[in-house]
This record gives sequence, C-alpha cells and structure tokens, in this order.
Amino acid sequence: MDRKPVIFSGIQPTGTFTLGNYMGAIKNWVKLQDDYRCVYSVVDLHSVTIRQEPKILRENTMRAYALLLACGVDPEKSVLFVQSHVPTHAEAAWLLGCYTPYGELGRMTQFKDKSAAHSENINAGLFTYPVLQIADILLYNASLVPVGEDQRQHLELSRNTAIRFNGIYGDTFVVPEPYIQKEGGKIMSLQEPAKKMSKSDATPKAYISVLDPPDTMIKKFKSAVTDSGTDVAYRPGKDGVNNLITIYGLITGKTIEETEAEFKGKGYGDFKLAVGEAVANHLKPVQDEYYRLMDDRAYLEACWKQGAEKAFAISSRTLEKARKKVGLLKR
Ligand code: ATP
Ligand code: LTN
Repeated sequence: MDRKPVIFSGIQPTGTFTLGNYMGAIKNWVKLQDDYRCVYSVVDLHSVTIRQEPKILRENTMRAYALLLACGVDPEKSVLFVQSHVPTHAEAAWLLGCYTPYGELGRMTQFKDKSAAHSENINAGLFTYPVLQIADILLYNASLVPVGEDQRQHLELSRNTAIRFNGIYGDTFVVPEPYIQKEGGKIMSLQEPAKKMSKSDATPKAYISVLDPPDTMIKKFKSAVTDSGTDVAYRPGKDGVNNLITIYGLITGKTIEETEAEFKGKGYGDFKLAVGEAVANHLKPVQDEYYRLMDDRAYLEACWKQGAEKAFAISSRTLEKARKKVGLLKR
C-alpha cells in the first residue's frame, strides 16, 4: 500500500489567482505531487463568508478549478475537488467547532482584517471560517499544508484543535505542519509593497493576475512602486525592489547576487521590464492550457465529479472515526 504522507491545501474561488497565490502556494502544490499523496480543493464554502454574486461564484469556481489544472495539478496523481461537493467538510466543521475555543478564533488576524473590510456583514461564518479549514485539513490526515505566510496562524489553530481532540479521545487526527517557503511565501503588492498581493485588492495595478495578457503584466511591472534610488540591490527597507528581485529569482532560478550582478549599472526601468517579460513568458503556457480547458466543459465536469468521489471516500472514513470517538450513534 502507498504510505506516502498526505498533503492538503485549498484556495478560494474569489477571483483570478494572482502571482502571489501562484508563487506562494500553487507552485508548491504542483511540485509536491510526486512525493506525497496530495489532496487539493477549491474551497467555495469559505468564499461565501463574504457576499458573492451567485453567477460569478459559479463561474469563478469553474475557472479556479481549470486554472489549477492549467498550472499543473494532475488529476491522475492528486485528488482535486470542489469543497461543497463533499458534505463531510461541513459536518466535520460542526464537530471540530466544539473543540475550538471562542477566544482563539477571536484572535485570528484574517477575521479582524475581513471584519474591518466588510463591517456591514460580520457573519458567524466569517468567525468560524478557520474551523472549516481545520476540518478540510484533518479529514485527510494531512501532515503538511502548503500555504503562504498569511495562513500560518490558521495552521497553528488546526494543530491546537487536533492536539486537543487527540488528548481527550486518543490518537484520531494527524497533527498538521505548515509548509511555507522562505522565498515567495509572501509576494507583496506592486503599489503598496508593505502589503501582501491580494486578488481582492480594489486596485488591479497592485496585483498580477496569472491570466493578465503579457502587455498588461509588463505595464503593471513598469508602474510598480519602488523608491527614489537607482541600484538594483536587495536592501532592508526597500520593499518594492526587494519584492521584484524575489519574483525575478523565483521565475529564473537566479540568486539575489546573480540578479544584482546582471543589472549592475542599469536602472530600475530595465529591471522592471525584464521582470515583466520573465513573468509573462513563464505564464504563457499556463494561459494557453487554461483557455483550452475552459473550452472542454465535459472534461472539467468529469474531473471534479471523480475528485469529489475520491475525496468523499477518504474523508468519510476519518469522520466516522471521529463520530465514534465522540459518542455519536452509528448511522
Ligand atoms: P483574498 O484576496 O480573496 O483574501 P488571497 O489572494 O489572499 O484571497 P487565498 O485564496 O486566500 O488568496 O489564498 C490561497 C493561497 O495563496 C493561500 O495559501 C495563501 O497563503 C496564498 N497567498 C495568498 N496571497 C499570497 C501572497 N501575496 N504571497 C504568497 N502567498 C499568497
Ligand atoms: N483559508 C485559506 C484557504 C483554505 C485552506 C484550507 C488552505 C481553506 N481551507 C485548507 C489550506 C488548507 C486562505 O484563506 N488562503
């Protein structure tokens, strides 16, 4: 039997993925597929914590699914499914919510940020959002969770809940660890480089969408906020240039020193153009594959149906185990 450790991760269908999502998370999802049993999900239930237009949510969910395939998630190697297609997640979230303290949930910075940004709709789902994430992870007994830096706190919470449950009932869940890369774990906004790049940013110039046409990407990089200096050098406090050097390194495989040497004596203008071109060239095959897949709805549907069946089979075994431990009568 295949005894490789399990990986789980999820992404919300709240818009087209940014270069931040790609570098911080999806690139790792693809890389890890050969060495782990990977389970990945488009977490549509998480995205309804913010009000969504029904038609757009449906489209975004399909697009997110196709884009993950286009980025290289292979449905033959990994399980790729839509969260709401698998009912065990919502059920496990109820149970695990009863083992997650109210006080810990109130300390989550994502909750504080999102309640501030959507003060007209601070619903209970926004507050219990991390519990659904805990359910996602624990149901598959995932030992590693590839995410960006912003998710570290949610991962810590998942560990606490798993440890608490195991402490009461004996070994039930695997205690997960975050998998966050040092470089690229936090790609910054192109307009406010002290803030993370986010797909829900109101300023499109602040982020690179992986589906932006090449000339749009290049334009966005050209207008990226840097500083009044001219040297392409990685220095503390120069968030804008540092971010571009990080992106360039992730795409080309070059170290900071190699990039600094390559652009010695050249200004920011040349450098920004080179970063833009490198990113655009890198994402071209992803874009081509995405548009091909979006024309093949039957294939996409077959894929997410199969993904949901596999995910249900795995997650219902874990859920049954937890139900039994808690004392719920066998159904
Ligand atoms: P939203 O703007 O809707 O809150 P988001 O862009 O933050 O969304 P998510 O769907 O919440 O994206 O996150 C998907 C994955 O991408 C997570 O693992 C998250 O940590 C990672 N991620 C998001 N933004 C960045 C970033 N700027 N740099 C690196 N990783 C990121
Ligand atoms: N909360 C995450 C998305 C997410 C997730 C997960 C990530 C939902 N369920 C399980 C890893 C594992 C976010 O906001 N990026």
